[in-house]
Amino acid sequence: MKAVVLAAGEGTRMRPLTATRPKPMVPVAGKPLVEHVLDAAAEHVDGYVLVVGYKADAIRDHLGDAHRGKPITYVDQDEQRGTAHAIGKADPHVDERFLALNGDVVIDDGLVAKLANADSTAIATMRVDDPRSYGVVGRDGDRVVDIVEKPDDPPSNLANLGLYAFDPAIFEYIERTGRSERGEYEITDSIEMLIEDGDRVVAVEHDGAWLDVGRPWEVLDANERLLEHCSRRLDGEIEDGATLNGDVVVEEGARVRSGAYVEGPVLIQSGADVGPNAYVRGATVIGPDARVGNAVEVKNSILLSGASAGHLSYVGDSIIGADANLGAGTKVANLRHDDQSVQMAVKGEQVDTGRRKLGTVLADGVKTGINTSLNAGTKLGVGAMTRPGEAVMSDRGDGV
Ligand code: TTP
Repeated sequence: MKAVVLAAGEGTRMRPLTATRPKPMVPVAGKPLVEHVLDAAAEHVDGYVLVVGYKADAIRDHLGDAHRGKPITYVDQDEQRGTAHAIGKADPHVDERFLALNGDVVIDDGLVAKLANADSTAIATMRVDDPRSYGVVGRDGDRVVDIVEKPDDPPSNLANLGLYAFDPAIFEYIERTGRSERGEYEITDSIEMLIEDGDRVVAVEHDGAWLDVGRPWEVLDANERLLEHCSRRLDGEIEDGATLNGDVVVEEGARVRSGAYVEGPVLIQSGADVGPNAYVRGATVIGPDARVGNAVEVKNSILLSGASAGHLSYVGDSIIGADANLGAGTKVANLRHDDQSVQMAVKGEQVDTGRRKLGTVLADGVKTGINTSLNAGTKLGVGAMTRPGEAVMSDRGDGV
């Protein structure tokens, strides 16, 4: 059985992180999202078909020809015309039952096992309190009878998680699928046609981890969730006088200097350099070659590769892009004093993130001047810089 993994998306809601990488390559808990998906499927498949498009080379270069010894075939979807169109691209490479998985979700092995072991076309679902913002699966007995998008009056509380097991017969239905109201070829329309023809489609119910990672703060959610599984491992250089509490991973080639105080779950990746006298709290990833210097506090954040907070900074609930540099004294606000949840702009619209604490998202290469203040929920895009002492109250730079 193969896993067809959809990874062609641009991730426009994830900007500015996706200005320089496709969404499946956004690092979470130390490796790209898509790699976690491949990991979750690894025990159940004998190969992968990756559907790639936007910045496809980044995915190819990172994953190469195999994952955990299982071969990877790449197929191009030049234009994102919908999930049915994407899955249809795998047709020449699949001749038996297969899994179709999104490359930008957090799932666990148990869910993949349930899909792989189902005896007919299967849809992964999860019970949710309010299904109105999901595709909702209606059932008669154990058979799925329809899938309704964002219904006012949901037929059940089973949300469609967008992960499937198909027989190759689905490709004929994909061929016959027309464009939906939003102009895309949707796999749910292909499945509806299959059901109308009397084919058996079942819903497998999931009760473990599942997160759809579409917007920047969901990267932090995913990071928190995945770091729960890390266990203490100290392979790097730890100077005398450093304190490492709980599930802290210091990879080989990383260095934690004297006076650093680290409370897990924290992952310090190879080449990273922490301290002296830094305070790092979970759930945090200090990425490869990243720097957290003297009197810097980092909490619940991700510093991507080569990012640097060298002196006297506070970074909370934030994502600092690759090679971004925080000038001395840069501080991030991550909490509103009116106790409202933090808002962030997504494609130009202010969205309530539902998070009480959320800091900033900086694109790769951003530079802040000394003593910059970054307000909660602000983003700085590619090429953005700030002047010394600036208070950044709204987004700026390209691709935010
Ligand atoms: P989305 O999250 O809907 O799309 P996206 O990743 O481009 O993000 P955004 O809406 O922010 O621009 O897609 C769900 C998954 O399916 C994701 O893994 C990308 C993948 N996909 C394709 O590979 N090809 C497609 O044509 C579509 C629509 C999605």
